[in-house]
Amino acid sequence: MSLLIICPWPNLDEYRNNILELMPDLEVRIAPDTGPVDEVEFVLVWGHDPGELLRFPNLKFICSMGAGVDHMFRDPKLPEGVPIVRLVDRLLATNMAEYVLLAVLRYHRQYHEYRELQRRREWKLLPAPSTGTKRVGIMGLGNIGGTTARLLVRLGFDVAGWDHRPIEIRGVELFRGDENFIPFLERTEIVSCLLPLTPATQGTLNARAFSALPEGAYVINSARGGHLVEEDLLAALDSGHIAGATLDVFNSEPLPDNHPLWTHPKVVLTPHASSITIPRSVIPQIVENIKRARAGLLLNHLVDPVAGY
Ligand code: OXD
Repeated sequence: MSLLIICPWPNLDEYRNNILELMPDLEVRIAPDTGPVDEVEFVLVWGHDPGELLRFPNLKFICSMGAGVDHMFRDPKLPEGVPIVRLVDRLLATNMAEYVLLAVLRYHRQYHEYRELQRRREWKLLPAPSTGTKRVGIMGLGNIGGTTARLLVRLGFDVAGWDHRPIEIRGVELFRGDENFIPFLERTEIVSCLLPLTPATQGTLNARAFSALPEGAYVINSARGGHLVEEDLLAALDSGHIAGATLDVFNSEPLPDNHPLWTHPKVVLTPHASSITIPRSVIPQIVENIKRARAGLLLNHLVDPVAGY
């Protein structure tokens, strides 16, 4: 019986070697080398083709190679009844928290304004930033959003979170549910989106959300491009209502050459690089789930197909 990796990334041998270190008897294959399809018990996937997983009749689980699982639900023909699991990893969370922190600090410490003053050789002090009164808002308080919120609280920021669940994090003011989205935005000077992408969260960062943010607010999106209505952001930046944006994810990736975000003076962008899966860190939980599946135990980090995360 085998584990199959279906993924376009370049470092798949590293995954295979790390798995074999912990489970030397497992057959690990990398697509398109599937081996006999009825021998495939476990698949690790990122961006597989719709319907592709139906080829394997004996799957025990499908595991996302990242924290997000929206890429799987783009497939309308997922094998019925096969559990889906995702990665919940300390490094995926802390790397993302660092990315958001970097953006928050750039805005909080007026980095972009001082760069501009340097360019003009102008010696000028801007008003002193005050961490305790800087209102940061985190959309989504799951593993990644929660880690990010805690880091910002430790540094003394005034942090709020928006989530549907009753999540309690010390020092974080929770705004719960759709009815509290606008009040959450109204109090937020720097907003960071770390939601899972589902039909319910698609397009959440739109013109209505931007106009609820205070004048001069900043937007950070490192969740999924589908959360952001890019034209609405461009309009809000051009009107001056939103002062700047840091974007790591886009509706179309790679971002097309002629996309206006590439050259927008108020945008800092990175190529979906905010938090990259590190094989050595995530393989132990995959191996643990293989053991659990074989022993008939409940899998860790199961995805709820109805909620979509
Ligand atoms: C993820 C990602 O989902 O890298 O982990 O986008």
